[in-house]
Amino acid sequence: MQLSRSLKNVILIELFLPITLLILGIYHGLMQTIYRSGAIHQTSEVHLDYYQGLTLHGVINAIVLTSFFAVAFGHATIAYYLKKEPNKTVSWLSLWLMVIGTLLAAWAMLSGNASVLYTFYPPLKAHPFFYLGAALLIVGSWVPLFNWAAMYVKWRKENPEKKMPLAVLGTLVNFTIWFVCTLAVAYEVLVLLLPWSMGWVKDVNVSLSRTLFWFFGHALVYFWLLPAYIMYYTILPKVAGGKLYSDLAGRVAFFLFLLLSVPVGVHHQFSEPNIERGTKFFQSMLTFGVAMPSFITAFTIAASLEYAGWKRGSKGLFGWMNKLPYLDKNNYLFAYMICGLILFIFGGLTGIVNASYQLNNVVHNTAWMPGHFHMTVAGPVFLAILGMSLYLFSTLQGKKIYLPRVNVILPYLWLIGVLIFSTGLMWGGLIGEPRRTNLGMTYLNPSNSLYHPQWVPTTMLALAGGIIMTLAGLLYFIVFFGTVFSKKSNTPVLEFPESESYHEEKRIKFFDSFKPWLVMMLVIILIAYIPALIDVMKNAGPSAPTFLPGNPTPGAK
Ligand code: HAS
Repeated sequence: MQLSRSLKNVILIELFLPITLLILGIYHGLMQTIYRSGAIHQTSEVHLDYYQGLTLHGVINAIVLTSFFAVAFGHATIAYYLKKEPNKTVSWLSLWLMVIGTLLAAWAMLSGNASVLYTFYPPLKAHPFFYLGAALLIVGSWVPLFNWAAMYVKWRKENPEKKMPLAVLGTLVNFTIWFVCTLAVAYEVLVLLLPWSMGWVKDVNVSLSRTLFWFFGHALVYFWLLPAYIMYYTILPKVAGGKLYSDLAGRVAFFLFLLLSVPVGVHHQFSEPNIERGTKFFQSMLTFGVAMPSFITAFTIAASLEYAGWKRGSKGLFGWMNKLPYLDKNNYLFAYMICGLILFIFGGLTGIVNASYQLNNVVHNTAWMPGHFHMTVAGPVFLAILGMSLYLFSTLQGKKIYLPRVNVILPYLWLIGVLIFSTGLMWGGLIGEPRRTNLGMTYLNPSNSLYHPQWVPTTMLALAGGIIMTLAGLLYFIVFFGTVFSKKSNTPVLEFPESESYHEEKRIKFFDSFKPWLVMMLVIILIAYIPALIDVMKNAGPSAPTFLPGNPTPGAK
């Protein structure tokens, strides 16, 4: 399909800008591992505050990159499968809002006025531009949903007998989750944090803010994940050389995400005393529920890959694993996706540990947690974003991949780096190593009274993993910018490898319509969140004074 210059430019800017910012994001990731390993004992040694770096790392990698990519990939999938381009004005409006929001937040972070981490919990306070920037970025990313939904309604009228394309279903589900969950964070930012940050009100209800944040915060992780899942269902079986084992399984998985992505946020607040046990237990159960669509995906995609292996001539029970195109440089999307899936096996299992109400006590706020989320967001999500950004750039611009052999190897380097890095963090977490702490100042400074030598091997392991990840990141930048700035050699097109279904499954109306699922979504959210909100309003406690981050253990010598 040929795209208009306008839509092509929107998509390319939405890919280019965050990948460029990622240079900063990856640099600060490496700095984290260096700080935490005890190699640096004073932040002044690198002229940057630890929390400023951690905020830049989290916001750029987890919010900016993911939101821009989701919108760009959404435009591409909607245009490709509905064979019609989204509205030009809406696409540009969305892009401008996101760009202005990002610039405002970037100024606040880079000037040291917003070292509040990506969760911006009060009473940590940021400059109003940070909150305003975040709000604009989010609103900008909402805007296309309304246009895509209208396009889908029109398509449905014109094609009453056809199944909704799976990629369109995934995109609409994802942005509906995003719209619903961001309503809470919009309230938090606009009504609670912004007036407090402007000095119009003196205090802020900390527990209400956190509860509103996590209403958004866990759904956010599925907003990151679903573009990768769309690729696993609609592209991976094809590039593996096989077929999608069940298209219906994909539909069930996406609709289950719609139901269960939002009403689970309290599992981030198990240790907060102001929310009652019953509410926590209920949301813990729903969290096991939201793991179901991922289990369905694991089995469906494994079956699709097994079929691809058989078609490639494999023998024996597990022989299919040896036959897949791991190092095929002309088929590099496979490498990006399989590495993400392998990481997600461990990322998913550690998520189940977190979700278990009692086990959570052992791991909450320890280094285990970044161990978990680097095998999810820096696993399937990040690798899918990197692979697809490169793919869209090369096909939409008609350019050949620069250094194709390096390109197909670097996802494996990243995989090894993340496995080593996360092992170090999770091992450390199990022996009490805290997250979000500049360990080098105190706990890993041999001349400090708080020195903890048992965390030396764990942080060293994380450092080794971090260096390997950085190396893979550098190679990616070389390949990406090398491709972007190379000469055009093919006709520019928008084209996706499309997986066929292994079974011809009957169209089931229930799995081809949004209405019943939207109603169920609303009911479950109300049941899960009304008690939680009553709890935090009732047990709010005294409002806390503003806290500005400095030494995490003030007073320690
Ligand atoms: Fe999580 C905390 C529970 C998934 C991200 N999570 C976090 C945080 C982040 C995050 C960023 O219940 C930290 C937030 C903060 O800053 O405080 N998480 C879960 C559960 C899941 C889960 C149950 N998380 C994710 C995903 C993320 C993500 C996805 C990002 C994209 N998480 C928690 C909990 C906490 C938490 C608690 C709070 C803890 C606390 O105390 O603070 C589930 O969705 C996971 C289900 C996944 C699976 C795996 C399926 C496996 C697949 C691969 C198959 C492989 C194949 C290849 C087919 C069941 C699909 C085979 C082929 C070969 C050749 C081998």
